Amino acid sequence: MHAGRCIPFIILLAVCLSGCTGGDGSPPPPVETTQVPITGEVTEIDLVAEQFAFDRTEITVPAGSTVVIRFENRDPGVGHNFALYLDETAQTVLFKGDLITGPSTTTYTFTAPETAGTYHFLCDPHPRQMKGDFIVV
Ligand SMILES: [Cu+2]
Repeated sequence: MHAGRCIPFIILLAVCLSGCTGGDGSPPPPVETTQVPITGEVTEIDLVAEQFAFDRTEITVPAGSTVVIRFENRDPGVGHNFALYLDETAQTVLFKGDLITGPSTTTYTFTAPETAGTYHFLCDPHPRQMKGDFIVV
């Protein structure tokens, strides 16, 4: 009798295990951001750090605009950030976001350079694996 009553429960458990993990990497729903306290042009950027890589190697923003980067770190127990440098030598820092330890999300806000050109962004602890062009137009 007990075995017969347990079977539906086991089936439910199996369905949940296969259906609830969502291991196909489907993206989370977009986050609505309607509060923008800054006047002027605002550029919103989504940036994900996963397995010691950014999900994009190029970010383009208008010169002088306010840049809002929604940064998601998906690496458990690993600290990543977003930092902007004048060029690939990474000697002159223009913006340095605080490190966050994954999995977590933060928002970085700064003003884009006034001068058009190609700048360099990276993750400070992993500047060789996690980097890209920050293009100001
Ligand atoms: Cu990193």
